Amino acid sequence: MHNLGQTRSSHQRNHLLLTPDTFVRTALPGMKNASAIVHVGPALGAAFTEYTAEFEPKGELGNTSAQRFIYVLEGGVTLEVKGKRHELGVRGYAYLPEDFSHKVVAKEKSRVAVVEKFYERIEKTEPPRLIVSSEDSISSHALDGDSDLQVKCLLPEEPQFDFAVNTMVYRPGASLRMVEMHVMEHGLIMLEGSGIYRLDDSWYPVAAGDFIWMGPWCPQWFGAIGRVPAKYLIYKDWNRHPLGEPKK
Ligand code: UGY
Ligand code: MN
Repeated sequence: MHNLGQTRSSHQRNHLLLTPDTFVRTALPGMKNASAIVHVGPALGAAFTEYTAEFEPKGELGNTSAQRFIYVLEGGVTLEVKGKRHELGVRGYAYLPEDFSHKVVAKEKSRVAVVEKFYERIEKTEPPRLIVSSEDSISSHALDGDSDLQVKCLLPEEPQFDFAVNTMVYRPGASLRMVEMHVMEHGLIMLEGSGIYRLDDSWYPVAAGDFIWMGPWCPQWFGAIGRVPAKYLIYKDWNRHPLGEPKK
């Protein structure tokens, strides 16, 4: 059916909403039997890239010298590192440090959220190491004391990490306590449920499958609406001085 040029997707100076009807698939270098829906990247002013990789069975991701974070949305993949194989099912995830040789191979038809970012080193701090885990083994905490809004931090809260990836689950009717405005940018994939996202001076209905990018200081607020909890996976840059490291 034609939608006569209508979409919920919206591209604004400091935020982006992408809904599945506007997704365009492309191949990235090194990918085999897989394609990428690139959600955001430096071409838009972001300091990271995020894409959904869609794999046929035995499909593979290409290499990167950047840090990479993967989170399995559907199906399952094998992560091969240093002769070891790790099986990741739905909600399984991994953090791969920069310049880390690895392979991600789909065991079946699968979808994986991928974040890549060049590492911002800080002096006298060791870079992070490989992490392979599952969201199911992480305990959640209430955000700002609101037990209806549960957060899981998938990466350790340690200064060597220059980004964070969290899941946030809102009971229907729960919302962020305040309109946030902060230096960090966000990449967000709606995983479950629906609600209203305020971005800058617009309020958008959003649902599972949507992607949102919020640039620095983008006013942001979310309220969950519907009969099931709303859940999203959210990236933010983290733990770094806004000026960056001094050039010597
Ligand atoms: O971590 C965050 O900044 C998060 N509370 N932001 C958001 O959900 N838009
Ligand atoms: Mn935020």
